[in-house]
Amino acid sequence: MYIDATEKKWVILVLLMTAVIIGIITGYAVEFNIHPPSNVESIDSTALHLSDEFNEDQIGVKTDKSGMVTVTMVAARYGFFPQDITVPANTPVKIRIASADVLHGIHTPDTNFNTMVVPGYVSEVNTTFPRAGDYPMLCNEYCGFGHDYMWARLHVISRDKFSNQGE
Ligand SMILES: [Cu+2]
Repeated sequence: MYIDATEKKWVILVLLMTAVIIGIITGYAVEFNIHPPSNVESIDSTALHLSDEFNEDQIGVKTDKSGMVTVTMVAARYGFFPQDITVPANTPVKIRIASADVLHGIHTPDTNFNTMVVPGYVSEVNTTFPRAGDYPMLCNEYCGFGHDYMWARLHVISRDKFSNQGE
């Protein structure tokens, strides 16, 4: 089969570029533990306040007997509720969030916490925050005029401080 020399050059170039791009994606995925969320769970977004899990009295940070930390949040125009979240560093944290209205996103810079919050579904992220500090949680899906002001605070504190809380 005859392939023109110029064509061959371009085929090789494109294959090289593809390999480099896949390499970068794989490198980031491994280095920063970036992967698509896998949880599929539906919920009635118009009735979050009536649900067992996402009503006003139940949202927030909870630690069960095994020490598992679960954060339950609601995203609604234009804020995340509760607006202050405190979690322990270097500890597995499960974050569950649902939208009460339109499409939102939630993202914390310098961590791998980043997910879309699609109305009708519960978004679940399992992660560990390695460094203590104060971080913003930002909406990263345009949701209306107040989108720029839609954010909450994430406080990552040492495990000791966290377990001494409320005692
Ligand atoms: Cu938003």
